[in-house]
Amino acid sequence: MGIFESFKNGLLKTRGFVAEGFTKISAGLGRYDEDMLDELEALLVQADVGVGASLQIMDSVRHHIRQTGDDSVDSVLFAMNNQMLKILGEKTELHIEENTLNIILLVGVNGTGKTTTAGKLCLRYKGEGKKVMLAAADTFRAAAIEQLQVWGERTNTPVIAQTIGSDPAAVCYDAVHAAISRRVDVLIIDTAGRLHNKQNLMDELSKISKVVYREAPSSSIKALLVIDATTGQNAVIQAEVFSNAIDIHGMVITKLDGSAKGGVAIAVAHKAKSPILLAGLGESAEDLVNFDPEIFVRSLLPNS
Ligand SMILES: Nc1nc2c(ncn2[C@@H]2O[C@H](COP(=O)(O)OP(=O)(O)OP(=O)(O)O)[C@@H](O)[C@H]2O)c(=O)[nH]1
Ligand SMILES: [Mg+2]
Repeated sequence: MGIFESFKNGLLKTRGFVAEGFTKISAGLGRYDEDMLDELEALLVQADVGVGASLQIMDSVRHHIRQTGDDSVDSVLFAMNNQMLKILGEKTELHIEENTLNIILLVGVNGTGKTTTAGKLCLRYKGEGKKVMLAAADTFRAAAIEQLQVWGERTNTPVIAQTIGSDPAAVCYDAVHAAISRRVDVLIIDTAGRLHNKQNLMDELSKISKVVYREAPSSSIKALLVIDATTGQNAVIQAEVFSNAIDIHGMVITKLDGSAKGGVAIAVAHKAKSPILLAGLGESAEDLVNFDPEIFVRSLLPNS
């Protein structure tokens, strides 16, 4: 399946909502008046594009209509498409450097898909012939360690783990040194999404991050924030909170297939400083794709 088909299938629910809503608003007249533009703005907000981003998109549509005098459906679509792309920014990929240790640290609140993404990334890099290692730094729940070990067995990848309740930073210390001595290309670290409270979680993440940077100063270290599209505007808040605790290289937006809230990618891009690098479009291993703003927008809007 091509990337466009993957996105289009993955985004069926959001596309159903946005594209059908758009077509319904546009039906009949073939041109846009102020009421219809207001309806369109409400539609974007309902699709979780976020109030700020929706306003910005509709401002640019109004501006485009004023400038060109063209209030046709195609003109509105053209301006929406352009502004959405502007908000999402250039396509940015998760780059793996050659001949050095790459460390990917997956962070995010519980249930967003960190462990699943760790498994999917592991499979991706194994498929590219890289030497991969997993680290179970979510020591809060026994099931979390087992879940990563299942991915390790499935992909024939070593998993560095300690017992439940052990210090996650110590797991990272072990993992980094094991990865250096075994000349691993990609070390993927899974972390906890829930601790006793939010401050604990943020403190732990910054400790983990410090240990990783201290122990592997010459490696390429990238923390990825995993956010769940189905949580809507909460994902936007998470992007803010985590960015305050550690240096976030980029974001993974998961479960785009799971709801009509896929528009949240635009809301997140509007607020966050780091780009969306990857998208989760389903539960199986091949459902992790590079996030492509153009294809994303094309999958969201009706064809002009
Ligand atoms: N539909 C869909 N489900 C996903 C996707 N990514 C993850 N999931 C599912 O989401 C659930 C939670 O995923 P996990 O990977 O366990 O999430 P986590 O962030 O590790 O959760 P904690 O360890 O509890 O913090 C699982 O049932 C996954 O199969 C996705 O892109 N699409
Ligand atoms: Mg997990």
